[in-house]
Amino acid sequence: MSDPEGAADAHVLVARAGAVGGAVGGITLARPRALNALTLPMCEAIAAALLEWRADPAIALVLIDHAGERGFCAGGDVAAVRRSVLEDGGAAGRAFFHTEYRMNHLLFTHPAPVVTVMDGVTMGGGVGLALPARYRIATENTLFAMPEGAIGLFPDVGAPFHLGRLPGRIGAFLALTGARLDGAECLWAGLATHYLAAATLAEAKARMLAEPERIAAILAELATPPPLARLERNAERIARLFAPERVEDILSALAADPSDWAAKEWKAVSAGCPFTAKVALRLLAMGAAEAAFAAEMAREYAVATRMIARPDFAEGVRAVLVDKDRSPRWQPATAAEVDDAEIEAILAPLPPGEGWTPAI
Ligand code: QUE
Repeated sequence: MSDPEGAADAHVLVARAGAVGGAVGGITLARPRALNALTLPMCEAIAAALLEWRADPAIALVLIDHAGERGFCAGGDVAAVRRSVLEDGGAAGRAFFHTEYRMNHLLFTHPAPVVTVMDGVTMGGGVGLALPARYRIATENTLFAMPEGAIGLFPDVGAPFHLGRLPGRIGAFLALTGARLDGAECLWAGLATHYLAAATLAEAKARMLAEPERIAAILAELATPPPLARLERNAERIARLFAPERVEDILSALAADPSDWAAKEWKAVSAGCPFTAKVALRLLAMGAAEAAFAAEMAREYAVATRMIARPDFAEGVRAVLVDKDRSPRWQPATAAEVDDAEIEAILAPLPPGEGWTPAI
């Protein structure tokens, strides 16, 4: 997947920093024109750094943030994946997900604590850099979402494992609506561990570099009380109306509820790819029960290799990122028309030798 913006290495800055001979491993996303959407070379560079640092006892902390003003990370380079599917049978697309998921797994299993600064847009692949981290900083600029239903993909990068564990069906709500949460809502839902004013991030980073082993204390000292989490007002409705296991039953429950909120969310669920919604609910249930993150990523990789080959993916990316008409034609058009046997086939493990393997 060629990148017209230039050398891959320029799109992520990897450097040891801080006191005591560079005890902090720094990863800074720097592809601002594409809102830091992850490319294969970026994932390769991050995975290589994590592999090197995990073998180095001098690394006390890994800090993931972004350069520029345009937000943390909008996702993955799905336009390039789409081109790969249309032009080369999807080999490059599969290679992207294989490496991205290795990176997610390396983050989740990293021996030193990982901090991710979710300042600004944190969506899709960006969520995959945030949720495996032990410390997840939200700010007043955080805009968090798993919007893959809009492009006929599915909530991946470990989201079924992490979101499946959230109480009150918040995971199903996020996966089916693509709802955007602010920083206060992320903290309330447990997606973030700390809420800091963006103006204090520079001081927070300086103190992490000076005393990385004090990370927990530094964040506790600099955290500020968030404003009210608007999502909390609808928590009871989310738990009740998103409780069903079937997409059709969630849509019926939303349609039957008299609130304006339910009418708005019914529209959001209805606009998304029906096949994605069905796959997402199944993956959330499996992810919630999954003990091993490596097994989670192996399952998601099998699903990803097949989802990108379905017409909904090329159509969704076309509608959102290529033609930008936001009028995708989903196949099938409704959840009721989705063939359950096709869902089972998407979820099946890959044949030996074709599946995902961890880097470690
Ligand atoms: C849903 C998505 C994505 C999206 C928009 C959606 C997604 C993604 C991007 C994106 C945004 C800016 C870029 C880019 C990709 O947008 O996953 O390369 O420059 O990566 O509605 O799932």
